[in-house]
Amino acid sequence: MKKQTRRDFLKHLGYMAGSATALSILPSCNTIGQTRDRKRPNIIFIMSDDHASHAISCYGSKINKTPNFDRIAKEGMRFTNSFCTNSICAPCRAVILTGKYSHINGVKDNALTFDGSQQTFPKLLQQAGYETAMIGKWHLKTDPTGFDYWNILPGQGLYYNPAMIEMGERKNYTGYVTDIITDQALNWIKNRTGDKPFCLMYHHKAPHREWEPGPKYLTLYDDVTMPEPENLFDDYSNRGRAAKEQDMSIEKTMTDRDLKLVTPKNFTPEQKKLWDAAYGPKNEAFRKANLQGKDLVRWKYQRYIKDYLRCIASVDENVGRVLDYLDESGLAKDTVVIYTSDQGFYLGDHGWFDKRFMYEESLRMPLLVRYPGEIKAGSVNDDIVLNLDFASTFLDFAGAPIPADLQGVSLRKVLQGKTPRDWRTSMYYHYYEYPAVHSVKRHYGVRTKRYKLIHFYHDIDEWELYDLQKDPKEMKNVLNDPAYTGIVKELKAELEQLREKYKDTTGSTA
Ligand SMILES: [Ca+2]
Repeated sequence: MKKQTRRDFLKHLGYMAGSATALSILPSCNTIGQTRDRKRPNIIFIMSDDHASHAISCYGSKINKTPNFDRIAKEGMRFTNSFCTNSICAPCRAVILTGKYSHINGVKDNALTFDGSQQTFPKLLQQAGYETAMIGKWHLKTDPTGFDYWNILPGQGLYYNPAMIEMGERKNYTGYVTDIITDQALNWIKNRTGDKPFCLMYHHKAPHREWEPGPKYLTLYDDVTMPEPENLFDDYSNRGRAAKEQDMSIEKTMTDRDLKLVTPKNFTPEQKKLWDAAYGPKNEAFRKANLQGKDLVRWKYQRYIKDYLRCIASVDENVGRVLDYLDESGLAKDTVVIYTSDQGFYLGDHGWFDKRFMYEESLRMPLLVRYPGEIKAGSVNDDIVLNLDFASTFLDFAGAPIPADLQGVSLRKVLQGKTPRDWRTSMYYHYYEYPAVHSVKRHYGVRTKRYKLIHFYHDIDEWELYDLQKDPKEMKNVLNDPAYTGIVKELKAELEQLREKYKDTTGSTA
């Protein structure tokens, strides 16, 4: 491994005075209007795992710089109201593959198995003449279907020296998972034969728990103190039992392994040496300090967020490798590049890590899309868009028929800057995994641009209303505030309408 100095890395991020950032030296790719006679585009669908948009600099991150994700935004469109319909790993992936809500595609929670015999967008793309591949994290228990090539991590996979399953055959790799998945993705693109357009799902494990950084970034951020979220010490007053009774707090839930107080076991001697050199002295200082109470929570937050961001630094770097290759090979102009994450994540917000709740930080998904001929460079869109829409969008770009049973809507017009007048003004959400790890109670809800109504219907029967304009951090349930009586009535009607529209009869308290 080539050692990179901290100075080199900061320079790469554009931290040093006088250094050109990756962003400022890129040519403008805005060639709107030249869309006629274009061939059907390739699609590279990049997805990471648990990457919250508030850890991406083009989304205003206060804690890290992500020059390569930003590059997709600068050359394409950034969505500010992109949401998932069920904020947990396997269910999100099943929604994306099928374009259908969890109660229809069958994967309501992480314990359930995806039925690979059902209709998915990769199968439909294959029928439309696309070559399809799935490389990286899959997490759906059954083997992938609808792909000409697949090479996936088993289950969650490992950060270091992972096994991968290539077309049914298990192989062991040495190295760091984010680099390995990228190597496989680039190899696949480079070694394709034939002239079919392709769709590559290039899906990272990072930055999923337990946030093990790659060798190159083990000491990144060692000399900085990350700003804390203003509600790190949330006491959950003004809200119901669901927020109080979760088990996903930095204070109480994090393990020694999460906090790197024990060393993972699957390193090579060289990897272990680097790891111990990075964490050994810091852990010794921590033990000596004997921190208690809020000081201990603060330390845990710093350890957690730095490791999380170190994992993201590797993803950003590797996405940059893919973008560079697309430029060098001339593929960039004919390729739709999407960056997203399976859902958002709490970065100490409300004192939490993990996801699941319909609250903003885990409901939101980053969504950046670049396609030079059709998407205006540097555009920003605030329409309500969902992971449910991806399947229809990909089929639309491929010129393939969009089956009537898909529940999402193609984003192609939105990406062209021509949002249809009847575009959705609200979205429907439903989370199921309870009782289970992290103890987040089952709930469904509706979100408009300004309000969010949530019904925790299982174990308890509680409703919550948030005015996101006045209370963007969702610190006060205003359900019983008389000023909102009319809003509650409207949103309850909207919620019922959406449940009917999407044929969701699950979660009824009746
Ligand atoms: Ca996830």
